[in-house]
Amino acid sequence: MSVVGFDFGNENCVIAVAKQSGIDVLLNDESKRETPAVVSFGKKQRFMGFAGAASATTNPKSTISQVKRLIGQKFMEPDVQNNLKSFPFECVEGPGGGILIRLEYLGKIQTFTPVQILGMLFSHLKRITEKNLETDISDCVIGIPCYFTDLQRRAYLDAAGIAGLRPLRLMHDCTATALGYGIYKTDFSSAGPTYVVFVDIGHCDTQVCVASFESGQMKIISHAFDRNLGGRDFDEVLFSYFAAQFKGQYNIDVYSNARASIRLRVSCEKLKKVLSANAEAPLNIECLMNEIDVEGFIERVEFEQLSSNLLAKILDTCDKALFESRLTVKEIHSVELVGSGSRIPVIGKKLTSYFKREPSRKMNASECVAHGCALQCAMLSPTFCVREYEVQDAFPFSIRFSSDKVPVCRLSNDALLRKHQPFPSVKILSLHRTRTFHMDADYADPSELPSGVSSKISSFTIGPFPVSHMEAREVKVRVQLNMHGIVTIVSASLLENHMDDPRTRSDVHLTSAKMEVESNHGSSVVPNSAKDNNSLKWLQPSSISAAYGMRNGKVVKRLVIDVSESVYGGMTNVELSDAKEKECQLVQQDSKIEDTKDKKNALESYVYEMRDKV
Ligand code: ATP
Ligand code: K
Ligand code: MG
Repeated sequence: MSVVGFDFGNENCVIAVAKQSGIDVLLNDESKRETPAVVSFGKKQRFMGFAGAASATTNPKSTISQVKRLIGQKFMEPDVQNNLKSFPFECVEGPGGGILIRLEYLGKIQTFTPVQILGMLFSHLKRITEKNLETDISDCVIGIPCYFTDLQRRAYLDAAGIAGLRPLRLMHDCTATALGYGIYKTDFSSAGPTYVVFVDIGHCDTQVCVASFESGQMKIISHAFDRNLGGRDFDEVLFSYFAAQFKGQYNIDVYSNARASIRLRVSCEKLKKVLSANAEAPLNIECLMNEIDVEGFIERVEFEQLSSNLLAKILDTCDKALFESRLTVKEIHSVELVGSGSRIPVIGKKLTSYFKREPSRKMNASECVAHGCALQCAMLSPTFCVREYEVQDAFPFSIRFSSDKVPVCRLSNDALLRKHQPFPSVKILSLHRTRTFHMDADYADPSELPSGVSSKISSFTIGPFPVSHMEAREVKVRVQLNMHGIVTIVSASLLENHMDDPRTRSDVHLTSAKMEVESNHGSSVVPNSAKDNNSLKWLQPSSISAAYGMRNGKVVKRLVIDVSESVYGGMTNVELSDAKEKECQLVQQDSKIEDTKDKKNALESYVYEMRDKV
């Protein structure tokens, strides 16, 4: 069984696999280590990765990039609306306020959800991996931004499902990077934890986390992020600069022409990279618009001045993460700078003055996330033996649970799971109820969320259960923040002291009592429940709906109660299976065209061969 880590970026994707010899980054068909996250709908088939990116200027309306920006979001969210302004393809509002991408393909107008597009790219990455390894794969770990909401995480799982992948974990990008940093290191001081700051600047976002390392374990203490601050924004600085210049110099308005805008953006990104290595750089584009060739030029110093507010925002993000870690700059052992967006030299300079030390660039800036994900996948896979290493992540948002509109926990903001809650974790709530009841999960503090994001997560119906004389019954509800950072109620049960000794009864199948094992990092909310949990010895309720255990020397009966969940804005099972079927059809269409091409080529070479012979 193969063990794979994917870094799915706004611009580039990286695939890493764990082998007995270590972690390898795979090459795609173009022998590159990075694959563009682009799908282009051609006349008769789809093109992905490099082939897709090559169509961006010739087929802009049907070439979809930066789909990660749209995943698990609502059409009317301000961030989405802002992003749509710069996207050349068309998006419309879908059912339930979702997003639909609208384009012409195979002679008719078709719509796709961002999850479907993401699914296409995941299957592309899967095919590259399978081709390389010459075997089928499904288990993987996928990197995600730590600021992803519950809905975005679920959307990733759905997209992975469409592609036939089984993520063992969705892992925060910075956590993956930190894992790769810590697991091989053996020289941590024994005097106390070593604190390291990771700064990841990608194409669209910036993520900062503070991690603490001790031998054999890594903990994320805090993180901060800016969802709208990455290499793309630096491109935009250059874009506006040249757009204004060309307006004056050549009297052309690139904003009014989609193709010219795309071409100028592409040139600006190249120019930005040139400026990373040179003090000045030229920009020349032939026939940009109205058959006019344009020429421009900028010095690095000027670019740095124009970018000053972006640079300040990077430092703000570091400041937030540091503040929340309650550490001072002095206590930080090192600052690791990763993500290709960080290759702009002035970013390093600004971080140096903020952290009073030069950031280290020892990690592979573009591969560290995929590398860490492959490591995590190996750790989770039964087929691999990896050294014991504890990874403890932190969750970025506080989450509240309420039952029939009343919050069930009274932390300062009514949250059940506070911000920076270590996870995966389980909390057990003890409620007294007379009949079927409802619970809602939502984000407790809207100020932690990006603006316009709904605070609703999901709602649950728990019950029915038997009652006598309308007496309130004790119901234990088990809330889990799972490996992916998705919150859910995994089970509910009813407790009842039992006078009969069930071992004398024949209708109950009783085997040796098993202790439930769980990773319960956080303290339990209900004062006694943690203790109860340890003193109770449950049978696994897999095949029977009632189980017996011992509590305080008494026999207690545990009755499993139904829990049904509905997620705000998630995909239904029917929608998911429709999407899978649709993807199969699209794959068949692509391979039909590829086969025809292959046959044509074979026929052509046969004709040439025969002609030579004749
Ligand atoms: P995200 O993390 O936002 O999902 P990503 O992981 O795809 O995106 P990266 O591959 O880390 O992003 O970084 C891509 C960004 O790095 C692009 O904006 C690109 O222009 C920029 N970049 C790449 N090389 C350089 C360079 N030499 N100098 C400056 N910027 C660069
Ligand atoms: K990447
Ligand atoms: Mg990235």
